[in-house]
Amino acid sequence: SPRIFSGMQPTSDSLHLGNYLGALTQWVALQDAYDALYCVVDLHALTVSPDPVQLRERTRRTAAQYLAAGVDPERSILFVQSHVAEHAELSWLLSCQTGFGEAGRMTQFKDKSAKHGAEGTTVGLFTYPILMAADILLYDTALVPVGEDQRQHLELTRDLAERLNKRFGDGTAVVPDAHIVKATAKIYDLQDPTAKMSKSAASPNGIIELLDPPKTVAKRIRSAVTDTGSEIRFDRENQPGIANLLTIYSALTGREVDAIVADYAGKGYGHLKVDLADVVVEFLAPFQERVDGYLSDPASLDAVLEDGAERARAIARATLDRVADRFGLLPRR
Ligand code: AQP
Repeated sequence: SPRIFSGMQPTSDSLHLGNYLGALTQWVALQDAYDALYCVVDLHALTVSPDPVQLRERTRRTAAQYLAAGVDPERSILFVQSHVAEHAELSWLLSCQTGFGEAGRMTQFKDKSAKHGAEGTTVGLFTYPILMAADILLYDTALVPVGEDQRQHLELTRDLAERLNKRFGDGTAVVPDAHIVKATAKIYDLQDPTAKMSKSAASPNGIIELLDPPKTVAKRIRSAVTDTGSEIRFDRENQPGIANLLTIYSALTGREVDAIVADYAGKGYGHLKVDLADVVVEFLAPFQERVDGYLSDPASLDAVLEDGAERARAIARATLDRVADRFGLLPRR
């Protein structure tokens, strides 16, 4: 069956609800119909020079959250990026096919480099999208389930794949499609419902981290910024705060937004927030228990990751050999 690849960076102790609803739930849903690889992209995390002890810890925590969300290592390949050396190797080949100006147009780099300043901005942060293209092309990926913020990087990946096929012949690379589910493609910050919920937000109050204590989560939802007006309607433009809460409500309960809106006819924003806080806490409690379970047995967790790396390596090696040969590198024994 066609292949899927996706990954997240181990850049914080906990993933947030945007990562979960925008990407992780899609990963879980797609793993039966596709041949799926899910990766903790630790090499990407290096672009912001993390503390080594923290990086190691966060890599395991991220993997534990994939598992707790329902990524099944029997059906999918779950692994750590740095365990498969071919990611970095293909990244070099691709960087030699990427225009400097082309890489410079990536808006995430512009945003992040502005935040880190000239000294804090590494070359790795600049070439990040090329490594991401390597991650994807390495597995002849057909579909990449991600949130809206990754659309531009996916376009670059497609451009590179098409370029390889043109320069080195058809079949050098598979051109992947983004899989972006409209309803949950962008979960917004609770304090600023026009900005995406993000690990690196200015204030933690706008984020729901999956491993936050339930009390904190409930409080953040109850104090979410909502709009003037009092009627509960789904109006992204004029009532972005309520629209965001309705999106989260619908995604976590599996109920249609319209049905939820109908339930709250004549009721105030406060009602919705209190009920949503319950919905989120009910989802998080068993999730956190599962994460704790995986983290309490790091040896088993590492064994799952090692097994995944072995299976990923076999696919990666074959792709890299094919691409390297097309580039004119001598075959290695
Ligand atoms: N707010 C969001 N809504 C929907 N999807 C989202 N994703 C991230 N934020 C939202 C998706 O989650 C995956 C995580 O990818 P990543 O680890 O590369 O993280 P990121 O995009 O850098 O995540 P953050 O939290 O937004 O971090 P910063 O603050 O560094 O920008 C991707 O599929 C992403 O689309």
